Amino acid sequence: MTRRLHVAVAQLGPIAREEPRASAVARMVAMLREAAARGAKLVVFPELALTSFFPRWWMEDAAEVERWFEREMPSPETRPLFEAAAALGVGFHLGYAELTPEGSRFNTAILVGPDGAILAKYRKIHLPGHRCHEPWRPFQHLEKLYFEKGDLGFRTFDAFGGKLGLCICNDRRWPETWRVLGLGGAELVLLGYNTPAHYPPAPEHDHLQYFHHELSLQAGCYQNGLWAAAAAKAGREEGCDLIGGSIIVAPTGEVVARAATTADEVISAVVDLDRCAEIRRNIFDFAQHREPQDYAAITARKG
Ligand code: ING
Repeated sequence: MTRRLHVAVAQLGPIAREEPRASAVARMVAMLREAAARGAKLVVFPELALTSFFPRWWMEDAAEVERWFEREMPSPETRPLFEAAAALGVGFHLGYAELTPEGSRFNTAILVGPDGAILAKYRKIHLPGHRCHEPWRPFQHLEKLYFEKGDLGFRTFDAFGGKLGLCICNDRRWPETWRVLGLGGAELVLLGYNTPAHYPPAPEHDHLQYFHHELSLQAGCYQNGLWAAAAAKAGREEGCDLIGGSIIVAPTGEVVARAATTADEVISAVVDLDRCAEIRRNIFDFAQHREPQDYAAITARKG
């Protein structure tokens, strides 16, 4: 019996700075229902999906920064999403800004089962951007200031009939992310992202943002024999154009579904988890072909 999982990606269009969490949640519930109506059993929402992408703004007041974070999950504002999903028997991935009881701040993603229970958590490890105010930029990218590096590692989780992994946005650009998840046996990796079309340090690469996004995902999938489902927060959000391009990628590296807009949009595909073997038993059979004794530099040095 093949392990076929109907996966949907719910891309979000812009979320305004003052848009209440309840509004974003209502948009996500609407897409959850559309995905369930198609037969999807797992829905992937973007990174930091409850609010506008606040690391684009320089904020000095701690209270102002912390209003972008969730102190509990589910919270009164997000409970409707958990309840709607459980009522439909659909699981989901959600990215949000986590403020722990100890006062730590993380860029976090959770995996929620079809019964509404949180099955897994990941905290973003590769934090891009900078930590000081750089007014020369048309917008900031202050994840290194507002978040701590994730402390949960890259783990895999038995769920939805397979082994799932989580990562977030910039993580997808680093081959180490995919290899560690691949070594953990991941068959499907879920992620959200907020990727500006304009990259101030290298504007000559702006036209390549969609290409680099897909290249990173296709390479990660092919080189580790796993599926990926990636959800964008997209569109012109508070004057900053975020790329769309939400996609589902097969272990062969082929894109099997892609968003066509930069708005709220549901894409989906039936993911056959057994197809990972086509790659894992052959070209990337780690046990047969990897030579880790020659890779020491990868963990011995930072740069
Ligand atoms: N966003 C971007 C990303 O890695 C970025 C940051 C944009 C890095 C463009 C390099 C080039 O997709 C987040 N949130 O990581």
